[in-house]
Amino acid sequence: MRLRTPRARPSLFLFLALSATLWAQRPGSSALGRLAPPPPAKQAASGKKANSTAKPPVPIFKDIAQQAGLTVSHLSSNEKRYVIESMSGGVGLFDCDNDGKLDIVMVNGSTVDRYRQGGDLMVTLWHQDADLKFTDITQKAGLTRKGWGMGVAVADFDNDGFLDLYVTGYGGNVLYRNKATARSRT
Ligand SMILES: [Ca+2]
Ligand SMILES: [Ca+2]
Repeated sequence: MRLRTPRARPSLFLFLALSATLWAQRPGSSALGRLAPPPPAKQAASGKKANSTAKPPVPIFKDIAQQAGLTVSHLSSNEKRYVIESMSGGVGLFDCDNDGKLDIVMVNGSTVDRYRQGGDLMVTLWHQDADLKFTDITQKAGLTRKGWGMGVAVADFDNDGFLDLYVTGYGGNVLYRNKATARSRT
């Protein structure tokens, strides 16, 4: 009769357990695959870091005012004998006729001597035509109030779909209501 040693079963168990552990830890196994970060993710992270440190390109500007027809200059005095002559207005960009292209309104300014003689047109309005060309339509548009323009605001105050102008000036302001709707219907 053959006898079995009492340590034969634990040794076999330890051998199987050790073999299973080594099999699971071999390179390329599924167990290691779950622990190690996938290579594509590392490449994506390094690429994102490189992009975040890259500087954006610097825009290049060119003065095309004369070429575009914007030839009216802002009025001011170089003498600066009066405080008011040190103040100047600005510009507004808006689509005055709803043709899809922005037009330009500029505050003209004035001087003390010119204001005493009646002042100047408070604003100049340029309509944007084709090919980035602008036409002075100040007189045709009825923006004929004279004085000393200081600033301009653009808003559709009566909510008729056409932007209106409010011009501030020394000695008085003016509200220009855009009548484009009435003209287009007649
Ligand atoms: Ca327009
Ligand atoms: Ca309006």
